[in-house]
Amino acid sequence: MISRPRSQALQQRAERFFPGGVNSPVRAFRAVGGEPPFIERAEGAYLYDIDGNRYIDYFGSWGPMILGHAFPPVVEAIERAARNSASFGASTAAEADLAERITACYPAIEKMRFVSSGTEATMSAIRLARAATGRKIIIKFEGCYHGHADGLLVKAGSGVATFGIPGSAGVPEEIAHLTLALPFNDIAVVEAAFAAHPGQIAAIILEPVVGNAGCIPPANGYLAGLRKLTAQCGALLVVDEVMTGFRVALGGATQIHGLDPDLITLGKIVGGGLPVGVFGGKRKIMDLLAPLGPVYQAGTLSGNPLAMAAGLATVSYVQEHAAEVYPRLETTTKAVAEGVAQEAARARIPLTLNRVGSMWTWFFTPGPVTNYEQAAKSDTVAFGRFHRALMDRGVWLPPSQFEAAFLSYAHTDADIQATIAAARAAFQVVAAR
Ligand code: KE4
Repeated sequence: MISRPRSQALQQRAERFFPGGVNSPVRAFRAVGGEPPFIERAEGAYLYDIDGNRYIDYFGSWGPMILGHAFPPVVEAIERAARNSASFGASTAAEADLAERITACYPAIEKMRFVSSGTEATMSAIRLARAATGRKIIIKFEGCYHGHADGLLVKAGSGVATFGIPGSAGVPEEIAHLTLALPFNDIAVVEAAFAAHPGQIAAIILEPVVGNAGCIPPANGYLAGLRKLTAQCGALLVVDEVMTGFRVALGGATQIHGLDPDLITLGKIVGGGLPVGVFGGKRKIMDLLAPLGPVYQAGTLSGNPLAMAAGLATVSYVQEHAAEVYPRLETTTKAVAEGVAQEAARARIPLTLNRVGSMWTWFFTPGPVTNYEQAAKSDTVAFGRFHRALMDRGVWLPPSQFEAAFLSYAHTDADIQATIAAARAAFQVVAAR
């Protein structure tokens, strides 16, 4: 049994300053139980907590650490940039250096703007879409998370085509009513929404591979269907690749599915672990932004030189070594995801594996899981037991059934085998209840 006395003491101290002792809710482990370890350092595939325990990391700071922790070229780039001051609030060459690489991987991004989080990126993209179309209504999908801007913290209303209801306290109904939250992977309900609100829908925003309900891939033809429908109805297609960008492929889901969206948002990997979000797309839409156009958007630390350095080192490496990085990620992720699923079958634990590249989820349900309603049938109590049993065996999954797991370029075959062995024991704990 792993002991964490120093983490327990730090948790109590943190709870004096932060609600729940955390600066982002999911870190509190409320969905899985157990005590969240405090991290002292991380390297490669491993996290080391303040009590000296080592964990194989399968959430990678929620996506950014695709090359593993403390990847030397990234560390050196940040160190070099820091010696020239942490921030100027003025333009630097590094912004265009990173932008050049982004647009090479995402040709639909003809122009872009850097911000400091995925939330800022999606919030800004929605404002831009409303300005570009002169329309107000936004369509999002249940189970998709696009950050915590008011208009995107919206749950489905009573009827499928009825307006959304606030997904959080503090979100006014008036704002929630401008968002329709529809089931993912169902093109007919989107067609019905456009028919019910002709000329009023500004945009659809979606995760092209859902990660925030757990991993849910798009059905065949679904993304192309949304692209066709939005083009026909004069609405914009906003593809939120904050999680999938540079993750599921160098060019994200946009590349895999040959999509040509109007706007794309990026985050996580594009900042290499430092705060970077991106929103970008067609030139005529982006040029509506101040100082050229009437849409205001700004940020003190947008394009921050340290964040640009970390993003550039990360994106440059995956771009220049894509032929090695992505096949390796596919092989090792397939091995661990399917190896653990086989252990569940041996233990007769109902489990559905959804995976796209190096992001995946083991849903504790017989499945299938093609939308949030099906994902929500998962046995979250069993998942919590599994999570705690793995933590006690040095394997750290994202602390929620409704999150995607991520593997890094640093994970070794030995890590995979150790994880499968730990899962074999953890499933015995789950089955024993
Ligand atoms: P941030 O504001 O957290 O940088 O990005 C928001 C966001 C936007 N779009 C997608 C597809 C995202 O997955 C996210 C953030 N993802 C969550 C994890 N599922 C961040 C972790 C957290 O909230 O602590």
